[in-house]
Amino acid sequence: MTIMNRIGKARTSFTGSLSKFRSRNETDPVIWEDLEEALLLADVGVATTERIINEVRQLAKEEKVTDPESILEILQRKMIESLESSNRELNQNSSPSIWLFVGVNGVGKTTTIGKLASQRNAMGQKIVLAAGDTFRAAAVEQLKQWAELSESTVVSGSEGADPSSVIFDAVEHAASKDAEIVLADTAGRVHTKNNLMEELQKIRRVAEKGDGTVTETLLVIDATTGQNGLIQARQFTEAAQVTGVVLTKLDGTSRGGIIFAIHEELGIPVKLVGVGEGVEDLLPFKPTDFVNALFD
Ligand SMILES: Nc1nc2c(ncn2[C@@H]2O[C@H](COP(=O)(O)OP(=O)(O)OP(=O)(O)O)[C@@H](O)[C@H]2O)c(=O)[nH]1
Ligand SMILES: [Mg+2]
Repeated sequence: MTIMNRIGKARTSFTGSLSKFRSRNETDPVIWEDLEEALLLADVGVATTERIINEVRQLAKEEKVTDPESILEILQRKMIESLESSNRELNQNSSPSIWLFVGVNGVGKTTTIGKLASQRNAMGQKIVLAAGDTFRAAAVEQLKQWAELSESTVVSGSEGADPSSVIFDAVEHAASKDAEIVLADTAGRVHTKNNLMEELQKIRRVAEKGDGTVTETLLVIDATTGQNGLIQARQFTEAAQVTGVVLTKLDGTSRGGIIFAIHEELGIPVKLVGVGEGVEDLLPFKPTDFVNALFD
């Protein structure tokens, strides 16, 4: 499966908003406004849109290009370029490696963990799931179902238990079984609640008290939340040492451009994208495929 056939809505809305631009006469100066509008509508964000448009204008001038289709080719190139140079590998340099999943409520943390556990298990890796969302009993149940599907073990505590200690136990368990990775779920939290954000720091500290190391803190963002995702990202990066973003629900009504804003304004690489609810629907993020899919 490729990203091409999964981000249909993002693509149709982007190509739809480019149609005005395409229909312009090449000498019409408002074409730049059309292009700007298309990027803003795609959720690229003001600052990033401005930079990209300026670069495209500059290049078009240098290359003496004036027709809309050639300008779009330059835009496509620039968009790919602006996502390059990031390391998108999931770091796994110690055993066990702990990957913490954080984010606001309902963005897809638990689902992403489930998908990732299945994929890694299929690669022959031994995975332990830590039920660090001790807030709701249903959260543990949800994780257990994914564990069954992915043939991984879950370590959980009682409802209301300290999430740090559950994750600590999971790391101990992983170490004793020679498991490579601990995928640690956490309860969804609002980025404006200080005590909950501080809890993330404690989770991290306690998680590393045993044999494991936190090698990834993955911020899960729902792509359909648009620019609000950027605000969340900013606050989470301040509280937790976020190493990468998982952008979910790109199959939905999202416009996808938030990837550019996150990358440029926060310098955090998008490492994985969620394109559906099934096990297969988690893909490594590839800038070229993504941008090409938007233009296709
Ligand atoms: N379409 C689509 N749905 C997704 C994707 N990822 C997650 N979901 C759905 O989003 C809903 C919420 O997912 P969860 O994994 O429970 O989210 P969470 O972040 O763990 O939520 P809390 O634990 O309540 O904070 C579920 O119905 C998932 O199936 C995705 O990439 N695409
Ligand atoms: Mg959850």
